[in-house]
This record gives sequence, structure tokens and C-alpha cells, in this order.
Amino acid sequence: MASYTAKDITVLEGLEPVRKRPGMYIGGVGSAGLHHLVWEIVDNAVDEAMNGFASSIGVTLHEDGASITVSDDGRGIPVDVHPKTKQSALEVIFTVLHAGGKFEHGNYKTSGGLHGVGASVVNALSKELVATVRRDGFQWEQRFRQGVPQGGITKLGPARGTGTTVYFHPDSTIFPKIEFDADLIRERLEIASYLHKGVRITFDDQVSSRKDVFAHDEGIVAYLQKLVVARGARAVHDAVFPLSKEGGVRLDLALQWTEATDELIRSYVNGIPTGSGGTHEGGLRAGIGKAIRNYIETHNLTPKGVTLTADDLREGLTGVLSVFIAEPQFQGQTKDRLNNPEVQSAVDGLVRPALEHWLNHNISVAEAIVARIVLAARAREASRAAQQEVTRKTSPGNRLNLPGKLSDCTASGTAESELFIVEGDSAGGSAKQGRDRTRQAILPLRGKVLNAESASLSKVLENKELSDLVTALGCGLGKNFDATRLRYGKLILLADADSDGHHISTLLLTFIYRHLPQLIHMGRVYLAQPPLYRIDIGKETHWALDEAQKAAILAQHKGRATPEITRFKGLGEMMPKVLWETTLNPKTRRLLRVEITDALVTDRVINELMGKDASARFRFIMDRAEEARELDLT
Ligand code: TSJ
Repeated sequence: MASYTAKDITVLEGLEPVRKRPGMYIGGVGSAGLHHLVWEIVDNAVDEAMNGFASSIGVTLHEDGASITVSDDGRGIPVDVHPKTKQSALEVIFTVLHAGGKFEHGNYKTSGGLHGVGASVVNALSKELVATVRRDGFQWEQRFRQGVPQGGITKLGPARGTGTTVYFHPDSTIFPKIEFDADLIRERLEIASYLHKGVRITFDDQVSSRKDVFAHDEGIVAYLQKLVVARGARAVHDAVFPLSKEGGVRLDLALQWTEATDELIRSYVNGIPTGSGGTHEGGLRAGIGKAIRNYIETHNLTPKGVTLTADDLREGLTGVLSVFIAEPQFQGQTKDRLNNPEVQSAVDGLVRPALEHWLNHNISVAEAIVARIVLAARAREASRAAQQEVTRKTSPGNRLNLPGKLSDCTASGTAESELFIVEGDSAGGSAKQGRDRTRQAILPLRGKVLNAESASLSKVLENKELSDLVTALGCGLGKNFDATRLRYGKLILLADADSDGHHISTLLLTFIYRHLPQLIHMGRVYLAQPPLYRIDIGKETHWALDEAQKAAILAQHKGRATPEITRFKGLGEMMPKVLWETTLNPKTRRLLRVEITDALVTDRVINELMGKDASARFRFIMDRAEEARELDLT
């Protein structure tokens, strides 16, 4: 080991606070903190590109998954040694805390907050860091360990072109686990390529031998179009509203209204995603609201008999907002909410006039947007009327309002209570007799269940079976869903294990997915698993859920008494006691929890399956449920 010089000791002392309390600089030493190192280095290269000096950035995740190289084709960090300090700019950048700002020269520096802590922080937290610079016809290198220079800057030899390359391997004495997430890095780089149009970013993932190139000359507009496609929503108008402004606050914005029923805005501050929004998003919403209302008023488009709420104006809106500001203040648990108050008025002040101007110059687009907004308002009012009807019928605690067919349990309203939806009267009868009546309620369905895929809320509520279900649950639906009024802890669909049963379950799940998705997200919806076979072997009785289980049971008892196999034709045939033992008893039954992990994807897949037969859709839903298969012994 080389001996330390006095200067090295100074460096060590200078960066000591970083190694002592890494969390203060990068938020923590977990995965998020580890990846902050990458964002920091990449942001420096992106800055060089944004200032117009670099056009390509390369990021390599090395085979070990624990080290990274980032390079750009910019000017190269200055390497000449300052006569007084005997240090190069490069050495200062990597060894002096918060040195970044000293080298701005009026350049636009974008990073801030947790980000933009400086390359010296990355250096301090790296077991090894190698900076290579090409400029003035030569290649230069300086090496560091835990932030300490391993010698001065060295001229390696002649080189063409200019640029900066930084290799680093985080220090395992700081980070308990060093494993970079290639997908996370890839996603971040792709977004950066949209937010900084014209920059070409390559990602070489040597862990899985995958290379990607991200480059988008259309920038944020291309990102918006990608988002709209990913949502599976049809656009209400073709032309995207684009807005780009340099100056005090640099802003890039793209907006498009779609037929989706919610709003989707992705926002960024200095390239950092702000998942919890903040003042920039607030300014955007205010600006959009004022522009649209002003347009509606000046063109005498105010609808009769319905008032437009702020939410109506933005229903189906898809937007990407990116701002760059000097000193971002982040707030909240995850520090992903912008808190600078001045940004609100700045964004509002930019968006309102620009959007209004655009609407006035694109009248047919503006009319399509206004029509979409009025439709949203009317749908909302219709849904509220339907909702009030349901609410009237389901005022809690009023037993008289419950559906006549419901066999309620005595413990309804508790987390232990369960509502079983059973197909047909005979199965309903068995379930009613076999159940634990203190905590298990039975609602038999007799009539046809409506396909709620594309039916309006009022149509859905005209369907007796579905409205009975909503009434029994007591929690309302759609936008008026109120979890506190839910009358049962679990909603369990109990259908025959045949294609009719699958069809009914599909229709019920479609309804729940469309109008009571919160129940699924809360993990309250289950599929019961009634057995398909009864297998008697000697004095023992076994039940099998499917062919595979039947085969397994037969194989287990090979060579013993001849098995007698009975296939259940339907739940109705099952003796109440058997139904209890196999399907209802919480101690022995098996339940499948219905889960939706990614609502967007599921939505799209369901749309794709819409044309297909019910059992294909059911299999899809079952596959999703299967992933969350659980042995329920509560
Ligand atoms: F973070 C970092 F420091 F490690 C780093 C910096 C990492 C990477 C991959 C690139 C960079 C970087 C820095 N690329 N380009 C620059 N540019 C400068 O530092 C630079 C160059 C020339 C001048 C000048 O005034 O001549 C000024 C600056 C700030």
C-alpha cells in the first residue's frame, strides 16, 4: 500500500463525513442509495450534453453486476494542474465535497437535493474509482480508493476526440449488498433520453448481455405517445399539445386527452421522477383548468344542466411534465414531491396562456376536448344518481334493505365474516346448511349475471344479481366506494368447477374488476376451490380439486383397495357436510386470492381477451390468481 501524503490525509478528512454518514448524502445504504451513485454520475454526463457539449452517453453495467462505467463525448473534465493549489479541476471535483458548483462557469447545472451531491460523494463511497479524460490530443487518468487519490493525474498517451469516462465500484464496507438493478437503470436511462431530446444514451448490460440504445428527437412528445399506447386508451385528438420554455424555469410539457377514465401525469424535476407530484404539478393543473374554462366561456360552450368540476376537465388526460430548476426542495417520506412554492405560479403562468393560445388555433381539437369534458361531467352525474339509489337501498344496519335471497351471518361487519356467492338455488341450499352461520353468509345467484365489461353503471345496477351483490356488500361502488361500510371481511366466489361455473365467475370478476377494484386491491376477493372428485379407498375418503390431484391420490394409494371415484356434477349434489369439509371450513379449505399486481397491464390484457370466449378470460384471471395461491388457514 502506498504511503499517504499530507494532501491525501486532507482528502480523507474532507470526505470523512460522507463515509461516516452516507445516509445524509445519498439517503441510505440500501438499494436506493446504491443507485443514487449511478444517477449522480449519469447526471453529470447528461449536464455536459444539455449544455451542448456532448451528444452521446454510454453506461455499462459490468459482468459482476457491482461496477459501472459511464462515459460521454463532451469536453472532458479539465486536467491541467492549478499552479497555486497543485491540483487539477478533476481532482477537486472528485475529492472536495460540494465542489461541483465551483466549475459551473455559468453553465446550467440541473441537479439538486439528494441528487447533485457531487462526484466526490460517489468517490468517497467507492472501493475503486477511475476517471479517464480525453482532451487536447491525450488521454489522462486518475485513480482513487475510498476517495483517496492513488497518485496524481497521469498522461496515458495520445488520443483522439474528447470526453470523460468514470468507472466505479461501490465500497462493500459501506453498502451491505452491492447488486445493481439493470431494469431500474435501463428505465431511468430511457426516460432521460426522452427528457433530453437529441442525446443518445446506450446501455450495455453485461450481466445479461443486453444492449439498448435510447434516442428520441421528439423528446417528451414521443414519451407521451408511448404512455398513451401503454394505457391502451384511445386519444380524443391526434395532435399533442407541446410546450417547451427555456429561461427562469426550464419546462417541457406534452398533453393529450384520451378516453381513459382517469388522469395520468408523469412529472419530473431535473430529470428526477416526482411520483407524488408537488408544486409543478399543482401549477400545471391550475393552468390547464384556467385555460380550458376560459376557452369554454369565450366560445359559449358552457353545457346546460351540468357543472364542470376540476376533475372533469382532466378526465382521461395524459401528460408528461419536466421542469429544471436551480434549487429543488423535495418533501415527503420518499422525497418525491416538489415543494418550491415559486414553481407553482411559474408553471401555471407558462401553461395557461400557451394552452389557451393552442386551443384557439386548433378549434377542432379544442371542440373534441370540450366534448370529452362535458361527457365526463354527465357520466359523473349519472353515476351519482345511480349511486344514490344504491345508497338509499343499502343504508347500513338496516336488515330490511338486504336482498331477500341473502342468508346473512350473525357476525357480519367483522373482518372474520365471509360472503359466499353461490351459483343456483340447490348449491345455495347445500352451502346454507353446511356453513358456519356465525361468520359465513350465502348469496345464491339465480338469474343471469350481466357482462359488465362495457356496460354503463346504470345498466349494471339494473341487473338484479349484481345489484343484490352490491347491496349485500354495503360498500357502494365506483367513485363512491366506501371501504368502511363493507359488511364482510372476505368475498368468496363459489362456482362449480365446470365451464358454466367458470363463465359466471368470469362475469362476476369482470364486474368486480370494473366497479369494485378496491376490493381486489385490498385483497378481499377469493375464489373457493370445490373438489371435482371424491375418491373412496377402503375406509378413507379423499377429495381432488382437479385431474392432477386425482392422479396424485391414486398414485399414493397404488396397490391398496380398489379406489372408487365419483365425479361431482355440481355443488348442488354435494352433501352439506361434505361441502363444509372440503370447501367452506377455514381450517381445511383452499382459497385462491384474486390479485391484480399491475392494473394497467391487466386492463390491456383483459381488453385483448374481450373478443375471446369466457373460459379463456377466466383462465387468464385464474392464472393471475394462481400466482398468489395460498393455503388459507386463518
Ligand atoms: F460526475 C463526474 F464528475 F464523475 C462525471 C463528470 C462523470 C461523467 C461520466 C462525466 C462528467 C463530465 C464532466 N462530463 N463532462 C464534464 N465536463 C466538465 O466537467 C467541464 C469541462 C470543461 C469545462 C470548461 O469550462 O472548459 C467545464 C466543465 C464543467
